[in-house]
Amino acid sequence: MKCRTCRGPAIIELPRHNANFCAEHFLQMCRRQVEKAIHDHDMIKKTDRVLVAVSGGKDSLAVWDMLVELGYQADGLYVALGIGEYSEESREYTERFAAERNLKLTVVSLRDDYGYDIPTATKVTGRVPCSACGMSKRHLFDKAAVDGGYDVVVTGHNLDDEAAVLFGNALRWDVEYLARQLPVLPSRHGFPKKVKPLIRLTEREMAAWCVIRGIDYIVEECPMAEGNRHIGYKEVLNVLEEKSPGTKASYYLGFLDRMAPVLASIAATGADSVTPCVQCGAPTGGEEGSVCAFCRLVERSAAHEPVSVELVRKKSRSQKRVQAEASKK
Ligand code: Q46
Ligand code: ZN
Ligand code: ZN
Repeated sequence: MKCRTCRGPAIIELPRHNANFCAEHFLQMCRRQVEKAIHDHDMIKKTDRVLVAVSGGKDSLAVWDMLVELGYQADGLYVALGIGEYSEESREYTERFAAERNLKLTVVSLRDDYGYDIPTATKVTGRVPCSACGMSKRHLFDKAAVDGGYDVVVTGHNLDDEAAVLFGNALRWDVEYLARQLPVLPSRHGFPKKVKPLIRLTEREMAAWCVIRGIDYIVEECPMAEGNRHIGYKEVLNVLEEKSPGTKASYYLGFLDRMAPVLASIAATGADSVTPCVQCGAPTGGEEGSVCAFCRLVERSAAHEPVSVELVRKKSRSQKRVQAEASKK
């Protein structure tokens, strides 16, 4: 197995590129893919102050590493979600990464700063954990970016993530979501610009980046991800990718090239008026004098006694059993 670039011994095989690479040229390929994504979608300027949303997983640590290497001024933000040991460990990985590289990291703790955590919010809302979690993270990333004067928020969503979301949106023909599924969300109505520089790289490639660069990251998946439909979509896409390498990239990148422009007029028809939340001042789509969804969640969850991860998982497993039994009848 030889490296496509230097013909030296290769360490990774990438069927979707029909190529193998040595460590040095694999890293070069990754950097080029990130630079291409940033350039093609006008994601980040060299003068921008960048805030990277980090979780302690491979993707967010890799994108932070790459941006710093490419010369961007990138700080990190970690939101401690209170998901038991998973959150404790992922925080340790993130703090170690930042300390070893002398990077600026801000930590916001849902429990310490807002009086709740994701297991408790899940119990209170009665919805899947990712619903309260995603909303909390979005709110806090936006707030940190605006308060800290950052120009752009970066997330570590990769090609597998985006292809899975696209697959779900297309299965439901959710045209509004499809229209908004772009790797750049411009700054609007007091929300910061948000970008996804890893859209041209896969999960496997990001794991390889971390191994080669000596980045330790949390390998375990979030224990509350059960029931997240995107996991199933990823499995389906992996089967297709296995049979026909390059399918995922042509599906998602082809969507950006050929379908997103067709949907652009729908994307532009989003909410045009926003009002500030009367409690936190964040922009909200509600009427004048309303309270945003985050503040409502905090109020209800902080008033509830803390709930453990295990309890929420037990409940979700027993709900699934009931559904399975009901579907047999
Ligand atoms: S942390 Fe939160 Fe994810 Fe866990 S509860 Fe879902 S959204 S899966 S990226
Ligand atoms: Zn090489
Ligand atoms: Zn609010």
